[in-house]
Amino acid sequence: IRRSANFQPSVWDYGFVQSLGSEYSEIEEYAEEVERMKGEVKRLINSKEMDSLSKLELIDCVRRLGLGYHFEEEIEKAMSAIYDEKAKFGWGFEDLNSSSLGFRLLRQHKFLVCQDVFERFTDDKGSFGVPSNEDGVKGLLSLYEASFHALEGEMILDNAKAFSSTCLMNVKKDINMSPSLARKVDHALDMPIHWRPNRLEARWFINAYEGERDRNPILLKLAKLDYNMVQSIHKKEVSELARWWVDLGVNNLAFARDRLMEHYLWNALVVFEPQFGACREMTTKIICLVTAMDDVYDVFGTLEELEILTDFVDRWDISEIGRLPPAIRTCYLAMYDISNDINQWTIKERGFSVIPYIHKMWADQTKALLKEAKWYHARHKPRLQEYLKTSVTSIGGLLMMLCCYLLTTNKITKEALDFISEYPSIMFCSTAVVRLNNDLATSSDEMERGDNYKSIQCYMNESAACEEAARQHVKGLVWEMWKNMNRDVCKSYPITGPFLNACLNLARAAQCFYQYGDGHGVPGGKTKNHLIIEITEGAYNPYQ
Ligand code: F3P
Ligand code: MN
Ligand code: MN
Ligand code: MN
Repeated sequence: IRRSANFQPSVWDYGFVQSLGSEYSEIEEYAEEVERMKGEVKRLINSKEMDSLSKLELIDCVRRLGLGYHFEEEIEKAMSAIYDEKAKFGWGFEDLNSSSLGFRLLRQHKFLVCQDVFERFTDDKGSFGVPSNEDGVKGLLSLYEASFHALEGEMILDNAKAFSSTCLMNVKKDINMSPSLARKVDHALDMPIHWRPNRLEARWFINAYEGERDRNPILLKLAKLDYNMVQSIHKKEVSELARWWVDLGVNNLAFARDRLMEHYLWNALVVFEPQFGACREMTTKIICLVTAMDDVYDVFGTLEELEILTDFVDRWDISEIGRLPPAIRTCYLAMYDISNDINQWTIKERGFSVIPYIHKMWADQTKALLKEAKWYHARHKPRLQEYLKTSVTSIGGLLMMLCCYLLTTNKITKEALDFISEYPSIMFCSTAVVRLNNDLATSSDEMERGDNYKSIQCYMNESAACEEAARQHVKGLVWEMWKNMNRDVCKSYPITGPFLNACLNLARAAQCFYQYGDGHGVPGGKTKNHLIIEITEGAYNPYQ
């Protein structure tokens, strides 16, 4: 008899989703004004008169408002100039707040400033001081945000992260803070800027910025208009995808999760810029099939069927599809079709055939899924290292990042494709962040349902740790992956386009999907809020 996971139905009505995307028709009406405002912001970022602290505050604000992508060149130049100035004349930032901001922004822009700039704020035991007033809290908050840019082995920053997290939690009781600062502290403790998907941060930050006394009205208005514009594009895309999804019929397969909206959100958080609609569309389809295939291997298929299916994928062959039951056939064919659609697109748009690369990733992916299914049936308990080798592949992030590369770069090269096919560290680490966070959030349900051991159970088994200790260990691994990525983004790569940033964004999306339980498999809750914020919530009124 077949198993069923009894996944809950989607919380989204596809009739409603299909109707989205036609409300905001003001893009053209505002086009001229938007261009004028962009010019004004460019002038500010280029300004030679502004001191470096004000410049950093401006750039931070522009990015957090979700506007960074309009000004990449200007920001790049301004950050280089600040870095050169520091290299030539010394660090120069006196207090903790400005030092931390400078450090965070420089690291964010791939300048490897040394952690020693924080040494002067520690005592002879290496401890930072507890703040005694609002300014002190601001400094600590800024240090907290900076510490998430640590690299492996940077003890000062590791300390800073541990100290500032705990201290910020306690300080609210001891210091009388303005409500606005208290909100900022809560927001930061909930998730640091470096881990937050920029789209979700933008909505929060626009609302917060509106209440600031020294806000720049041009920036605010531009941010609102831009938010509306990006949102209206996303709405339209998701409404078209809903049509595809309903026609495909996978939403009616009783064993598979029906999570189109959640899958679209993953992709909109990974690559949000308007010009990359093809990437969002096709990679969403890929993730729909990754999840459906996972459900086939986890719950629906018999081992014999899974062996046949894995072999079909390995040979990239659909000629004997009749050997599979209809539900698995539907998933396999859909996977085959969407992969070919991507290939058609790259041939037409980039003059490059990519099927061998997509095929290899699907083959690796399904082999990993089969291995996990065999582990489950044999009650095999792998060691954590053995587990991770397989399960980082099976989660689907590698495939997702390959598609992001294919569908966003201007020029596909064999060199880049071969590089990506070897799973470079940045890609492996970001996918590992997805895997480990997924395990933290989903493994309790999975164990109850019956599934292979996940990282927490593997570690408990090999080290005799209790569940809480194992969870802490896994969270420690997540932090290690982030530190690796912080280093990796500073290396040079044979790859152009948003790929590197997409790797970071994938890890960010995972932090957010799994922060409060399984925001992907279990519908509703926080993820529904994120979807509302990102896609369905009313547009801003730019006049307010
Ligand atoms: C593999 C799956 C998901 C995670 C999907 C991953 C993305 C969007 C990159 C849905 F399909 O989770 P699940 O918890 O069931 O995976 P698992 O490998 O633990 O069965
Ligand atoms: Mn699963
Ligand atoms: Mn699985
Ligand atoms: Mn899982």
